[in-house]
Amino acid sequence: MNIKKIILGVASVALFLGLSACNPGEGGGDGGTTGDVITVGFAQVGAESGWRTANTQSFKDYFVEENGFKLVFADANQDADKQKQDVRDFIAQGVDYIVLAPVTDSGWEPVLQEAKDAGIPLIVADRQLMVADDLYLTYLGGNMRGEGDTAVQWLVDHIAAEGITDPINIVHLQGTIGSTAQKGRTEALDEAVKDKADWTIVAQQTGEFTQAKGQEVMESIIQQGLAFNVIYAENDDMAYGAIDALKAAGINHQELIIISFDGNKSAVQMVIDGDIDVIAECTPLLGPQIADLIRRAEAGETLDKVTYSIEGFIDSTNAAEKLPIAFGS
Ligand code: GZL
Repeated sequence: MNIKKIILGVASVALFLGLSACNPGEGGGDGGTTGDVITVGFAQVGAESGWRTANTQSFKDYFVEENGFKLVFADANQDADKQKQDVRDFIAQGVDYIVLAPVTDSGWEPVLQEAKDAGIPLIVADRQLMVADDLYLTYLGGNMRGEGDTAVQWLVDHIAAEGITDPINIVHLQGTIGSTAQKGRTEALDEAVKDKADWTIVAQQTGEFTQAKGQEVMESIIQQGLAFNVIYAENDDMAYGAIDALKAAGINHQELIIISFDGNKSAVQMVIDGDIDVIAECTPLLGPQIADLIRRAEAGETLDKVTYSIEGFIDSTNAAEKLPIAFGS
């Protein structure tokens, strides 16, 4: 037998034994993280959007026994209080890891401390929590302020490229108020408007990241008779709803500038069709990367506190090439 294989064999055995020593039941459960499957409690936001559906599927597809995991799933139905109870239930169940995609970013310290006290590592996914570093293992997801800055810069460049001189009157459809996705994307627009005399936010209201609420809010804005030429929708689903409302009111949405976030396949097609002008990308496909972070933690690796997804924008210049790899439907 090749000596390298023997050394490798011995090394891997030592590593295996070492792991069991340096990870004595790191999880809060039966410590069955060495040799057994790793039980992961995933506290999900809800099922409010195409992004969320794809995000949930990414976890359910990957966190399976053949990959060494068991997934315990909880849907908070966009209820922040229920979600805190979901995490407490995971602690009581003694899962090995908790993954949390927080509905909103406030009031989490006590629950995170309870997970820490129970010895259960907690990973924040999708929406960041601005809490003390020792209360969570790591964060993986989008840079929401960065996504907003990308969308705003695209608008600045588009206005210049098109030689637009009209005042910029913006309808701002916000996501779930208090979520870091909404806060970052809103902050970028609010900051941009501050130093542009000809930019005005004529309406700013939450559509709760859903198509139905986005349509409802857009209908009420249309009924108010406000003048607008830009729609800044903080996700694709609200953009779809707004376009539905505009069509129903006989307004040609293709004469407006429509900005969206996420990058669902149907939204990318709408960029190709000229219905949406730009999408600031935000990938929901986080399952495999979260699993990799857990495996690295199990191997005793010290993880970076924050990992941001790689994100750009999708407009008429690249939508055709992005369509085949776009997530969801
Ligand atoms: C972003 C995510 C947001 C999406 C919405 O990471 O939290 O929530 O932009 C989803 O589509 O509902």
